[in-house]
Amino acid sequence: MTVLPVNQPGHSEHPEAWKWYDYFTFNVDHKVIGIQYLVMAFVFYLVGGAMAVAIRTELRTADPDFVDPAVYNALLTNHGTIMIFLWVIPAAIGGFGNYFLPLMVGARDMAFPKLNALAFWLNPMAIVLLLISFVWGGAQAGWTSYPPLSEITAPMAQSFWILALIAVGSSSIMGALNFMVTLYKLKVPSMKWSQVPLFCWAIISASIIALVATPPLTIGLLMLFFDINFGTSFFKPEAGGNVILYQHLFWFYSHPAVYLMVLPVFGIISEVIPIHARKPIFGYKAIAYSSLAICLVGLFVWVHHMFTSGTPAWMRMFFTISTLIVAVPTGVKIFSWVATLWNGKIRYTSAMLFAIGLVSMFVFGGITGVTLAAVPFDLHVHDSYYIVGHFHYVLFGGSVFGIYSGIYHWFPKMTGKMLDERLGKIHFVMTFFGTHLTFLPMHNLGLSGMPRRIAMYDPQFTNLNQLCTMGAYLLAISIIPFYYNVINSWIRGEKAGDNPWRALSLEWTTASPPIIENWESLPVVTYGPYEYGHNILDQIEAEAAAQEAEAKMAE
Ligand code: HEM
Ligand SMILES: [Cu+2]
Repeated sequence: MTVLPVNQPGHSEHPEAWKWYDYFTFNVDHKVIGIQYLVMAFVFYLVGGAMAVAIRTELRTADPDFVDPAVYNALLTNHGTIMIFLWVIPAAIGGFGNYFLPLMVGARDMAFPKLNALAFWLNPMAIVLLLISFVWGGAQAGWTSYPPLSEITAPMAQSFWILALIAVGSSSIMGALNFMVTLYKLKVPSMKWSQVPLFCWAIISASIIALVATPPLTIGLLMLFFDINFGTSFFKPEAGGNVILYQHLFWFYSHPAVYLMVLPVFGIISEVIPIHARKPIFGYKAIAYSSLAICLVGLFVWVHHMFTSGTPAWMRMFFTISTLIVAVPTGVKIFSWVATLWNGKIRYTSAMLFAIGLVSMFVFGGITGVTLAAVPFDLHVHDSYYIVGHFHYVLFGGSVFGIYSGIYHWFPKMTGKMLDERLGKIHFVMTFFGTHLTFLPMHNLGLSGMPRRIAMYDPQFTNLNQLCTMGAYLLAISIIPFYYNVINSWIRGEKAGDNPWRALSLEWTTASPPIIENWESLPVVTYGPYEYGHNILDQIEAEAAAQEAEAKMAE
């Protein structure tokens, strides 16, 4: 038996390997929980996606002729809610964070395994609550649920929607604490702080955001719940309440939440780019500190969502400046990724294509973000389709591309099987064009005056809307090769070996999939995760080839 360093939890009783049904139980293994999050998220991606297709089908014509307007509002509200809280956040943080943060820092599990399982199981609870809300037609006041609208439309549905959000919020807080303690206490002692992979720093930055920003949202939602159900008047101006207070509480969470959705995928591509370009990452410290900077500055920009809410001039000035500043650390990252690619021996794997796709999309969405920081411009386009275009470039082109990149990169580790690269490339091309086709025309629509969140519009906007709808159908079809590839490769894919990409970070030093407590004896770190110098590359190549040969022999 190996002697564990003091800061590792001791061996616990467990079977040799997990069975399929273990994945449906209250299992405390971080890898099981990671897969639970990922599978749940990918199922709800389909649900949210189906809603998007219905929305775009309604908008293919100017008249409200496909669904009832109340149904349209419920679809719109729940599309946003599901995509944020049951797809991007659980996949990027819950899924990849849980599976890989412990593996990347040489830990046997998360610091609080039971808390981790509890955090996951709050999500199915939220799903049940959301389903119940559909007994009353579903919440219809938009994912932002501003009062007074949210207090007078479908109050029962809105109440269950609030409870669902409080459940996922609590899950997020528990997860955040766990990540921070895990990195701090369970990192193998031989790993220096400067050798912690950038993905882990990204998860920590996201955790800080979740810890600081989620409680105010929860409070705002509870106040809304009380207003609806118990006759309080926090947000009722006619009884001395203040509607704007809700907007502050909501955006104090929801602006940082956009970084919650994008920092983890920045972390993913900070792994993918150096590994598939065979080059040391450019500016390790710059990327790590810029994550922290985004997380801190990002906490002070929320009023840019409220420039039209009667905001005083000094506030507009302050929040314009802070919003402009937040683009700087983002630019630092973009520069570092491009510099890493520069002169690299780039392998155009599907993981790499999605990572490069992310950088290009994000630059576009970031720039439209900067335009929105300017009050005189924002006053014109606020609540128009320009906003919808902006945030889909960063959320689809950013978060979704990053999750895809992470799947193509880490699937061999999680399942022991390779994905089909040809299908991956077909998936990439369709997704890339589908994203532009769906979301680019939205900017023109917004600039020429089409408001967001409507089922009916002025007929002059028909042509551009039809382009968007075609793009949405293309995106819907694009997921077919992806889901087929994942399921098919999982069952009968080519064996992956421990280190198919010849990468240096610790998750690649164990078996694929990893054994239950991750390693027989804990790894000792002798080089950093990005030291792609020649000596190390030769050594890694030799080790991986030997392991693969051994695996072949064993068969
Ligand atoms: C350079 C970085 C960014 C800047 C300067 C920026 C700026 C802005 C501004 C000023 C608005 C408010 C516009 C309005 O409603 O009138 C906005 C909306 C939005 N942004 Fe960004 N943004 C940036 C990056 C991001 C990222 C990374 C995400 C998500 C991953 C994101 C997601 C959103 C969303 C979801 C909304 C609309 C929310 C809603 O009203 O429903 N943004 N952005
Ligand atoms: Cu914002």
